[in-house]
Amino acid sequence: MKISVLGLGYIGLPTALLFAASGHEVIGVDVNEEKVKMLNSGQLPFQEPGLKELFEKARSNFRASTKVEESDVFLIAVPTPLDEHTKAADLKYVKSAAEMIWPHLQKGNLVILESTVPPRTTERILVPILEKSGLRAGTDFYVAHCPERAIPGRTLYEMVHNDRIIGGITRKSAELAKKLYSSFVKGNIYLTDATTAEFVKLIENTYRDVNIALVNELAKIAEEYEINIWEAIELANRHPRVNLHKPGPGVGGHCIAIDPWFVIQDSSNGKMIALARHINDTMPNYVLRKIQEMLKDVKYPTITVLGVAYKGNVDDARETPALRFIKLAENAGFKVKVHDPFVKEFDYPLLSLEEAVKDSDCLVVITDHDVFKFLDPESIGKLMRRRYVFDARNILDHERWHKAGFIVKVLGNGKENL
Ligand code: SAJ
Repeated sequence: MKISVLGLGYIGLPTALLFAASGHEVIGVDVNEEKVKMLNSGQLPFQEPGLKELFEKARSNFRASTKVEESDVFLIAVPTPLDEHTKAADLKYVKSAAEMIWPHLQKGNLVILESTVPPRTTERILVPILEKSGLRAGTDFYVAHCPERAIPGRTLYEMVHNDRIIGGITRKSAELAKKLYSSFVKGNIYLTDATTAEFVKLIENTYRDVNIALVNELAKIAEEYEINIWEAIELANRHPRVNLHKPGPGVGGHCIAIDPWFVIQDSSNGKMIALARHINDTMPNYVLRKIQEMLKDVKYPTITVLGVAYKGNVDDARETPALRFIKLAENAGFKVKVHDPFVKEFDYPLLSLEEAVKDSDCLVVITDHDVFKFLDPESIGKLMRRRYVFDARNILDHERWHKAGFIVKVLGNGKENL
């Protein structure tokens, strides 16, 4: 098959390379000329475990271009950001990808939408643009929605091994897409209609968001009762049908903090989903309040944020709760210094660990990077002005930090003695 993949981001590029490595001829299309040049000269625009090796394997079947050309399959994997004012999906990239495709559409072609979209986008937005070609969707050409479900940091493994949901505008559309994905997917592939597939993708992330909001709320309640939420969660999870998530300083990334809005944007329901979003979005405010209480006797405090990635062990800071936390802390009069061993680009200067902790009053663990577990409280304490630490992820060895003279507070632990 000749496959054009539109959008060479975190999902589009690995998908394109997986198809190429399994023998298809793949043209990766992106509007970013720099990226196209980079790829054609053998460089990758971002890192992900295994991507380099896959690129080597796929290169003879892959080339990048800024233009769409006639193909058997067109696969759309462009971003669908949230419009912050309306809390609705901004579909301009999906629309422009469809506009690029229809002049090249031929009888028998298959068009696949991978981007995460609100329910009915495939049928009501994508199909009408493609039909400008004069061809009829479902009879002359085929359309399916195949949402990605891979988690950053394990993208390639999960793209191959996760089960997939494929929704067609007709049964034949879904079946053709299934045949194509079978070239590299080892998980099961389940077929449904396009709108159900859109909905399924969104409710997976909504499920996670609402569950995280639940434990974030429980963390606050546990503090009121002067108990430790982490102990309570561990014990509750001994129940065979309970699996509570982990509290934290908020939810980041380009999926979980966004997709729940897509579920409710055209619905007259959704109070709980919106409330969960609010609870998670305001966790940085709560963490700051706790730090203010802890440092109430410190004049002009300096704090050190450890970790700005949206989650542990990745270099991705999109939608990170760290940003909101830092802004709020600065507005509250704190001097804020920032350290992250993985993130390369951020709105605030990223300092080395030593610079970031020097003369600081308090460390604040925002991201659960594993490397933070191995920090040495003795040597770090010596560089600091005062020894306070707030662990919003419960990853440090608190006993050890306490022994090194630190006053230690943990999000969700209301017990006097840790
Ligand atoms: N988080 C918590 N507590 C938890 C779990 C996560 O506070 O118990 C936070 C993380 O720190 C992070 C955010 O939630 O800030 C999201 O992280 P994540 O690891 O849960 O998920 P993502 O956004 O990296 O990827 C998700 C995945 N979806 C699900 O697990 C249902 C992935 O499978 C999707 O493909 C991806 O969204 C996507 O692209 O939609």
